[in-house]
Amino acid sequence: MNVRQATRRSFLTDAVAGSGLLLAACTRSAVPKAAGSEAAAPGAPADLTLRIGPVLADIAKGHSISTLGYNGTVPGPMIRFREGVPVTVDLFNDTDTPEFVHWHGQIIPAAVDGAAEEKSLAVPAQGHIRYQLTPEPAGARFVHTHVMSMSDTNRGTYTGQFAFVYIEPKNNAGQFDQEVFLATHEFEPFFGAEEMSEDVDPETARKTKEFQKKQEKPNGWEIGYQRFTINGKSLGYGEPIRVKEGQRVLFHILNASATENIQLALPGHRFQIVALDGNPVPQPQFVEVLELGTAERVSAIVEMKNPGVWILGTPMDDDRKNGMGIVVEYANRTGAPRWVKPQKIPWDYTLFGQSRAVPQPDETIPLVFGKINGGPGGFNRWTINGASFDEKAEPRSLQRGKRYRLVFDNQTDDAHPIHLHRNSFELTNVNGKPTAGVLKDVVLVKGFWKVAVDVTPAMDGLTLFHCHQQLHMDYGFKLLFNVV
Ligand SMILES: [Cu+2]
Repeated sequence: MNVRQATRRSFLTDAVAGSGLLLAACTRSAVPKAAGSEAAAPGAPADLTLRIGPVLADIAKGHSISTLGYNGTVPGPMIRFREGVPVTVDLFNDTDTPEFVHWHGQIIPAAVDGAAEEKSLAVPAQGHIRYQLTPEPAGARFVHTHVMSMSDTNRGTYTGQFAFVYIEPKNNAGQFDQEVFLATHEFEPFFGAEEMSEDVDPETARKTKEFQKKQEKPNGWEIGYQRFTINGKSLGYGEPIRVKEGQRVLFHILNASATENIQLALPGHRFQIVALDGNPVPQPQFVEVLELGTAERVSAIVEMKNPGVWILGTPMDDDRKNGMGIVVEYANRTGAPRWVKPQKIPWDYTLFGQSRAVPQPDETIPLVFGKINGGPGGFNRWTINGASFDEKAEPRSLQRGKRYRLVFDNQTDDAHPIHLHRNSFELTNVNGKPTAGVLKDVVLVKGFWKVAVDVTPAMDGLTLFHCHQQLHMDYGFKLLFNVV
């Protein structure tokens, strides 16, 4: 089953049927265990088993991709946990290199978070580890590899190693008739020259120091892709999302790209945004076009009141032709799927926020993002406060329970999806617009923007901060905090 859709009533059985190779693991994870129950005994099956290994992914007519994935599928199995209910996880690695399995958006100990910088447990090459974690907080999360790729696009998030994780809330799950999980991903990457970001005004760009730098030293390699997919299938190849007139469909959309920030629209329909990065927003609002930086999630209700056959896809014509879309088909409707170009309305996080004042932080930490063009191998190097990541440097200490304001000052013309591990942060200012109440774990900081977020570290231990664009992260765009 390509389209992960489930009715509210039957999600447990559908989750199992829809996940192919998940088998017993998912059945067990769907059954809540008593909180505080012991980890599965040695030899007993885990609640969830992920096996990292080669996958031949059938993404388009007559076109298969050889990649790495979880449990033999791309995306990996649909994983459902219950908020606060501990689970035992088995991780097997059938490849010849150690792997890190990162539970993105969860507030869990560094040992199981899945990042080398945090000294998490690695999954050894041809090896196995088992551990327990307590899923928190509720909402749309995901799991993905966290290794460095550098110039090797057969490693890291360029591969198919990603899967949706949905953490069932303890209480109200919302009003909807059908729930659909969609994950976008690009394949067949290639290195190429720079494309000017659409978001940056050329006049503004010309006045910047960065523009002058480029006159001296040209920009380094950028990544492009030949194939685009949603749930591992190019537009028109997989099963459509089947809906009925009058249904309220809850979409959970994940940008599982290594490097691309994307937009998506469903002509003739509007998205009511109810959660960002899995966290309910204070002001649900209607939008026509979604924007997701790498690793961002959007949860949105769509009222199905425009019968027909439609394309839910990217407004970028070339990318849509190369597969970035999925068909939405009403019952008893046939014909070629329709696409209508949406109006260009900029995505604005503050639409979903509150206009109240936020508490003053205990400390403000300025973080200036910079780029050094075309370094070794022709790759740009990335800096935070003038320095690329140095694994030998002492991590910067933060105190648990203190409120910190991180002020991002993007002095590059690139958009950076900025991610903080093991925490959620509150947006407090987005490029000059104050806001409150929007909790996220990734924020897309566009070229020359300033964004402020407040974070009160929830848990002790090493906490990685980085740009989620794999190429940026690999070439220096990282910083390590230590919460004490
Ligand atoms: Cu970046």
